[in-house]
Amino acid sequence: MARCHQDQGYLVAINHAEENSFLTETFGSIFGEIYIGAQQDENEKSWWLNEDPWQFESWDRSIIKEPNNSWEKCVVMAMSGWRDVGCRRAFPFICEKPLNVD
Ligand SMILES: [Ca+2]
Ligand SMILES: [Ca+2]
Repeated sequence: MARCHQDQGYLVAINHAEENSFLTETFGSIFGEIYIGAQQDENEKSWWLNEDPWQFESWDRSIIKEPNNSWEKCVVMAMSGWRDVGCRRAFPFICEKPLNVD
């Protein structure tokens, strides 16, 4: 998302369970569904926009087994897990920035 790039950041990549619970507990209850930095192809294969390896995932299995739609190629985080959604839907989003080690 362009807004993240303006600040030398990128849409957040969630790399492990601790990061996932932190973000869910901090932002999920306030904002509901929030864009994270994952994209998918038509086979539901997922990757992180910042090119981190895909080594953790936490899909929403509560009602519909997500990811559930090959046309939905963006991903939001929600309290019950991640969901693939259409990329034109408007949601809040979380930017992540590398630490500056100057
Ligand atoms: Ca999908
Ligand atoms: Ca979905």
